Amino acid sequence: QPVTVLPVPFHFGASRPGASGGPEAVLQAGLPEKLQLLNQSYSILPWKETAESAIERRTLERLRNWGRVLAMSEALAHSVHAAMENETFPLTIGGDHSIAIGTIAGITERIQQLGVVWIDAHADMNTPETSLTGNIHGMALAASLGLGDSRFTDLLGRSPKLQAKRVVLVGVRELDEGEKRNIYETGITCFTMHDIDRIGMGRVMEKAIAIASYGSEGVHVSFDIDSVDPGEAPGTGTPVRGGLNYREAHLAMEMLFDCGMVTSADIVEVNPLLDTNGRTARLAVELIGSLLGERIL
Ligand code: DIR
Ligand code: MN
Ligand code: MN
Ligand code: MN
Repeated sequence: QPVTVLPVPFHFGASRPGASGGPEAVLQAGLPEKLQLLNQSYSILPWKETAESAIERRTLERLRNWGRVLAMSEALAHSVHAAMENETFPLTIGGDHSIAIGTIAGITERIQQLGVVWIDAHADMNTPETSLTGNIHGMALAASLGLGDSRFTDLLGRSPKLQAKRVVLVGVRELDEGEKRNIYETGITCFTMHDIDRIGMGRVMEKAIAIASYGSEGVHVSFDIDSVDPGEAPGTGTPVRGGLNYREAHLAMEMLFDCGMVTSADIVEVNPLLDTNGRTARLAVELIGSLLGERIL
Protein backbone atom coordinates (compact mmCIF):
# COMPACT_ATOMS: atom_id res chain seq x y z
CA GLN A 1 0.00 0.00 0.00
CA PRO A 2 1.40 3.46 -0.88
CA VAL A 3 2.29 5.83 1.95
CA THR A 4 1.17 9.46 2.01
CA VAL A 5 3.73 11.40 4.04
CA LEU A 6 2.11 14.44 5.67
CA PRO A 7 4.66 16.84 7.17
CA VAL A 8 3.04 19.06 9.81
CA PRO A 9 5.46 21.82 10.85
CA PHE A 10 3.55 22.99 13.89
CA HIS A 11 4.48 23.85 17.49
CA PHE A 12 1.59 25.90 18.91
CA GLY A 13 0.30 22.93 20.91
CA ALA A 14 3.47 22.94 23.03
CA SER A 15 5.33 25.42 25.26
CA ARG A 16 8.44 25.82 23.21
CA PRO A 17 9.14 26.30 19.54
CA GLY A 18 11.27 23.87 17.55
CA ALA A 19 8.88 21.00 16.95
CA SER A 20 7.82 22.90 13.83
CA GLY A 21 11.26 22.00 12.43
CA GLY A 22 10.59 18.30 12.99
CA PRO A 23 9.31 17.37 9.53
CA GLU A 24 12.22 19.06 7.75
CA ALA A 25 14.71 17.35 10.10
CA VAL A 26 13.15 13.91 9.58
CA LEU A 27 13.11 14.35 5.79
CA GLN A 28 16.74 15.56 5.87
CA ALA A 29 17.71 12.61 8.04
CA GLY A 30 16.78 10.31 5.17
CA LEU A 31 13.10 9.44 5.24
CA PRO A 32 12.72 9.42 1.42
CA GLU A 33 15.84 7.24 1.07
CA LYS A 34 14.51 4.86 3.72
CA LEU A 35 11.19 4.49 1.89
CA GLN A 36 13.01 3.86 -1.39
CA LEU A 37 15.24 1.26 0.27
CA LEU A 38 12.12 -0.56 1.45
CA ASN A 39 10.65 -0.41 -2.07
CA GLN A 40 7.79 1.48 -0.46
CA SER A 41 5.87 3.66 -2.91
CA TYR A 42 5.08 7.05 -1.39
CA SER A 43 4.22 10.65 -2.01
CA ILE A 44 4.90 13.68 0.15
CA LEU A 45 2.00 16.10 0.54
CA PRO A 46 3.45 19.54 1.33
CA TRP A 47 1.82 21.30 4.28
CA LYS A 48 -0.18 24.43 3.47
CA GLU A 49 0.11 27.01 6.21
CA THR A 50 -3.25 27.61 7.86
CA ALA A 51 -4.19 31.11 8.86
CA GLU A 52 -4.83 31.78 12.52
CA SER A 53 -8.56 31.44 12.86
CA ALA A 54 -10.15 34.89 12.91
CA ILE A 55 -12.22 33.81 15.89
CA GLU A 56 -9.15 33.59 18.10
CA ARG A 57 -9.41 36.94 19.78
CA ARG A 58 -9.40 35.92 23.40
CA THR A 59 -6.44 33.84 24.39
CA LEU A 60 -7.61 31.13 26.73
CA GLU A 61 -4.90 30.36 29.26
CA ARG A 62 -6.31 26.87 29.71
CA LEU A 63 -6.29 26.19 25.96
CA ARG A 64 -3.22 27.96 24.65
CA ASN A 65 -3.22 28.96 20.96
CA TRP A 66 -6.52 27.18 20.48
CA GLY A 67 -7.39 29.04 17.26
CA ARG A 68 -4.14 28.03 15.61
CA VAL A 69 -4.43 24.45 16.80
CA LEU A 70 -8.02 24.24 15.62
CA ALA A 71 -7.22 25.60 12.13
CA MET A 72 -4.31 23.13 11.78
CA SER A 73 -6.44 20.24 13.06
CA GLU A 74 -9.26 20.83 10.58
CA ALA A 75 -6.89 21.11 7.62
CA LEU A 76 -4.97 17.99 8.67
CA ALA A 77 -8.14 15.99 9.29
CA HIS A 78 -9.25 16.67 5.70
CA SER A 79 -5.86 15.73 4.25
CA VAL A 80 -5.68 12.52 6.27
CA HIS A 81 -9.21 11.58 5.30
CA ALA A 82 -8.36 12.15 1.62
CA ALA A 83 -5.24 9.98 1.97
CA MET A 84 -7.41 7.19 3.42
CA GLU A 85 -9.99 7.56 0.65
CA ASN A 86 -7.15 7.14 -1.86
CA GLU A 87 -6.30 3.78 -0.24
CA THR A 88 -2.97 5.06 1.05
CA PHE A 89 -1.36 4.88 4.50
CA PRO A 90 -1.24 8.36 6.09
CA LEU A 91 2.06 8.97 7.90
CA THR A 92 2.08 12.33 9.67
CA ILE A 93 5.41 13.84 10.72
CA GLY A 94 5.06 16.35 13.56
CA GLY A 95 5.07 18.79 14.88
CA ASP A 96 3.90 18.59 18.44
CA HIS A 97 1.45 15.90 19.51
CA SER A 98 -1.63 18.14 19.16
CA ILE A 99 -1.57 17.11 15.48
CA ALA A 100 -2.94 13.69 16.47
CA ILE A 101 -6.36 15.27 17.13
CA GLY A 102 -6.62 16.06 13.43
CA THR A 103 -5.12 12.78 12.28
CA ILE A 104 -7.53 10.71 14.33
CA ALA A 105 -10.51 12.83 13.26
CA GLY A 106 -9.54 12.19 9.63
CA ILE A 107 -8.98 8.45 10.00
CA THR A 108 -12.18 7.86 11.93
CA GLU A 109 -14.19 9.48 9.14
CA ARG A 110 -13.35 6.28 7.32
CA ILE A 111 -12.77 3.74 10.13
CA GLN A 112 -15.14 4.13 13.07
CA GLN A 113 -13.94 1.13 15.07
CA LEU A 114 -10.34 2.32 15.30
CA GLY A 115 -7.81 0.93 17.79
CA VAL A 116 -5.00 3.23 18.94
CA VAL A 117 -1.57 2.41 20.35
CA TRP A 118 -0.24 5.66 21.85
CA ILE A 119 3.46 5.35 22.67
CA ASP A 120 4.54 8.26 24.89
CA ALA A 121 6.30 9.20 28.14
CA HIS A 122 3.08 11.11 28.89
CA ALA A 123 -0.58 10.17 28.58
CA ASP A 124 -1.82 13.34 26.82
CA MET A 125 -5.01 12.78 28.85
CA ASN A 126 -5.51 16.31 30.17
CA THR A 127 -8.54 18.49 29.65
CA PRO A 128 -8.46 22.28 29.92
CA GLU A 129 -9.61 21.79 33.53
CA THR A 130 -6.90 19.34 34.58
CA SER A 131 -3.97 20.74 32.55
CA LEU A 132 -1.26 22.54 34.50
CA THR A 133 0.21 24.05 31.32
CA GLY A 134 -2.72 24.77 29.02
CA ASN A 135 -0.75 23.08 26.22
CA ILE A 136 -3.00 21.23 23.82
CA HIS A 137 -0.38 18.54 23.00
CA GLY A 138 -1.05 17.28 26.53
CA MET A 139 -4.79 16.95 25.70
CA ALA A 140 -4.73 15.14 22.35
CA LEU A 141 -5.69 11.66 23.48
CA ALA A 142 -8.35 12.93 25.90
CA ALA A 143 -9.92 15.02 23.13
CA SER A 144 -10.06 12.00 20.82
CA LEU A 145 -11.92 10.13 23.59
CA GLY A 146 -14.46 12.94 23.86
CA LEU A 147 -13.05 14.70 26.94
CA GLY A 148 -12.48 18.44 27.03
CA ASP A 149 -13.36 21.38 24.85
CA SER A 150 -16.03 20.66 22.22
CA ARG A 151 -14.16 22.60 19.53
CA PHE A 152 -11.63 19.75 19.58
CA THR A 153 -13.70 16.74 20.64
CA ASP A 154 -16.27 17.45 17.90
CA LEU A 155 -13.87 18.14 15.03
CA LEU A 156 -15.64 17.23 11.75
CA GLY A 157 -18.77 16.70 13.80
CA ARG A 158 -18.57 13.42 15.68
CA SER A 159 -17.59 12.70 19.27
CA PRO A 160 -16.06 10.60 20.66
CA LYS A 161 -13.72 9.55 17.88
CA LEU A 162 -12.42 6.58 19.87
CA GLN A 163 -13.80 3.91 22.19
CA ALA A 164 -11.79 3.50 25.40
CA LYS A 165 -11.67 -0.28 25.13
CA ARG A 166 -9.57 0.01 21.95
CA VAL A 167 -7.07 2.56 23.30
CA VAL A 168 -3.72 1.59 24.82
CA LEU A 169 -0.89 3.74 26.18
CA VAL A 170 2.66 2.36 26.24
CA GLY A 171 5.81 3.80 27.85
CA VAL A 172 4.15 6.19 30.30
CA ARG A 173 6.25 7.59 33.16
CA GLU A 174 4.98 11.11 33.89
CA LEU A 175 1.34 11.85 34.69
CA ASP A 176 -0.51 14.85 36.09
CA GLU A 177 -3.01 14.03 38.87
CA GLY A 178 -5.99 14.85 36.69
CA GLU A 179 -4.68 12.59 33.96
CA LYS A 180 -4.60 9.65 36.38
CA ARG A 181 -8.28 10.27 37.09
CA ASN A 182 -9.07 10.53 33.39
CA ILE A 183 -7.28 7.25 32.69
CA TYR A 184 -9.30 5.46 35.39
CA GLU A 185 -12.60 7.09 34.48
CA THR A 186 -12.38 6.38 30.75
CA GLY A 187 -11.04 2.86 31.31
CA ILE A 188 -8.32 3.01 28.67
CA THR A 189 -5.37 0.64 29.17
CA CYS A 190 -2.10 2.14 30.34
CA PHE A 191 1.18 0.18 30.25
CA THR A 192 3.73 2.24 32.18
CA MET A 193 7.51 1.80 32.23
CA HIS A 194 6.94 -0.29 35.35
CA ASP A 195 5.01 -2.85 33.30
CA ILE A 196 7.76 -2.89 30.68
CA ASP A 197 10.37 -3.46 33.41
CA ARG A 198 8.36 -6.29 34.91
CA ILE A 199 7.13 -8.30 31.96
CA GLY A 200 9.25 -6.98 29.11
CA MET A 201 8.45 -4.98 26.00
CA GLY A 202 7.55 -8.06 23.96
CA ARG A 203 4.74 -9.10 26.28
CA VAL A 204 3.53 -5.53 26.78
CA MET A 205 3.25 -5.09 23.01
CA GLU A 206 1.47 -8.44 22.58
CA LYS A 207 -1.15 -7.29 25.08
CA ALA A 208 -1.33 -3.78 23.64
CA ILE A 209 -1.89 -5.08 20.11
CA ALA A 210 -4.49 -7.58 21.28
CA ILE A 211 -6.47 -4.82 23.01
CA ALA A 212 -6.18 -2.26 20.21
CA SER A 213 -7.09 -4.74 17.49
CA TYR A 214 -9.87 -6.73 19.18
CA GLY A 215 -13.02 -6.14 17.11
CA SER A 216 -11.32 -3.17 15.44
CA GLU A 217 -11.22 -2.37 11.73
CA GLY A 218 -7.73 -0.89 11.97
CA VAL A 219 -5.05 0.32 14.37
CA HIS A 220 -3.50 3.78 14.46
CA VAL A 221 -0.01 4.23 15.95
CA SER A 222 0.70 7.59 17.57
CA PHE A 223 4.39 7.64 18.45
CA ASP A 224 5.75 10.47 20.60
CA ILE A 225 9.55 10.34 20.28
CA ASP A 226 9.79 11.34 23.98
CA SER A 227 8.73 7.76 24.78
CA VAL A 228 12.33 6.82 23.97
CA ASP A 229 14.97 7.46 26.63
CA PRO A 230 16.51 10.96 26.36
CA GLY A 231 19.94 9.36 26.01
CA GLU A 232 18.79 8.01 22.65
CA ALA A 233 16.31 10.79 21.77
CA PRO A 234 17.51 14.09 23.24
CA GLY A 235 15.83 16.25 20.58
CA THR A 236 12.39 16.64 22.07
CA GLY A 237 10.58 19.32 24.09
CA THR A 238 9.64 17.44 27.26
CA PRO A 239 12.22 14.68 27.86
CA VAL A 240 11.68 12.35 30.83
CA ARG A 241 14.40 9.98 31.94
CA GLY A 242 13.86 6.25 32.24
CA GLY A 243 12.39 5.67 28.80
CA LEU A 244 12.36 2.98 26.16
CA ASN A 245 15.75 1.84 25.00
CA TYR A 246 16.67 1.67 21.34
CA ARG A 247 15.71 -1.97 20.84
CA GLU A 248 12.46 -1.71 22.82
CA ALA A 249 11.33 1.12 20.55
CA HIS A 250 12.17 -0.90 17.44
CA LEU A 251 10.52 -4.01 18.82
CA ALA A 252 7.30 -2.07 19.35
CA MET A 253 7.32 -0.90 15.73
CA GLU A 254 8.25 -4.33 14.35
CA MET A 255 5.46 -6.03 16.28
CA LEU A 256 2.97 -3.40 15.11
CA PHE A 257 3.94 -4.08 11.50
CA ASP A 258 3.65 -7.83 12.06
CA CYS A 259 0.11 -7.55 13.44
CA GLY A 260 -1.04 -6.49 9.97
CA MET A 261 -3.69 -4.11 11.32
CA VAL A 262 -1.90 -0.76 11.22
CA THR A 263 -3.67 1.75 8.97
CA SER A 264 -1.86 4.98 9.83
CA ALA A 265 0.74 6.59 12.08
CA ASP A 266 1.98 9.82 13.64
CA ILE A 267 5.65 10.39 14.52
CA VAL A 268 5.75 13.51 16.66
CA GLU A 269 7.73 15.85 18.92
CA VAL A 270 11.10 15.69 17.12
CA ASN A 271 12.69 19.07 17.95
CA PRO A 272 15.85 19.75 15.92
CA LEU A 273 16.72 22.83 18.04
CA LEU A 274 17.24 20.51 21.02
CA ASP A 275 18.82 17.63 19.09
CA THR A 276 22.47 16.57 19.08
CA ASN A 277 23.79 16.02 15.55
CA GLY A 278 20.44 14.91 14.17
CA ARG A 279 20.39 11.80 16.37
CA THR A 280 16.70 12.03 17.23
CA ALA A 281 15.62 12.72 13.64
CA ARG A 282 17.62 9.70 12.45
CA LEU A 283 16.00 7.57 15.14
CA ALA A 284 12.59 8.67 13.87
CA VAL A 285 13.52 7.55 10.33
CA GLU A 286 14.76 4.17 11.58
CA LEU A 287 11.60 3.60 13.64
CA ILE A 288 9.43 4.44 10.64
CA GLY A 289 11.42 1.81 8.75
CA SER A 290 10.58 -0.82 11.35
CA LEU A 291 6.93 0.18 11.37
CA LEU A 292 6.82 -0.24 7.58
CA GLY A 293 8.38 -3.69 7.62
CA GLU A 294 12.16 -3.25 7.69
CA ARG A 295 13.86 -6.31 9.20
CA ILE A 296 17.34 -7.19 10.37
CA LEU A 297 17.35 -10.48 8.46
C1 DIR B 1 2.04 17.77 30.55
C2 DIR B 1 3.16 17.40 29.58
N1 DIR B 1 1.35 16.61 31.03
C3 DIR B 1 1.05 18.73 29.90
N2 DIR B 1 2.69 16.71 28.47
C4 DIR B 1 3.44 16.40 27.38
O1 DIR B 1 1.48 19.80 29.47
O2 DIR B 1 -0.12 18.41 29.82
N3 DIR B 1 3.02 15.65 26.44
N4 DIR B 1 4.67 16.86 27.26
O3 DIR B 1 3.72 15.17 25.43
MN1 MN C 1 2.61 13.13 23.44
MN1 MN D 1 3.64 16.29 23.51
MN1 MN E 1 5.19 13.02 25.44
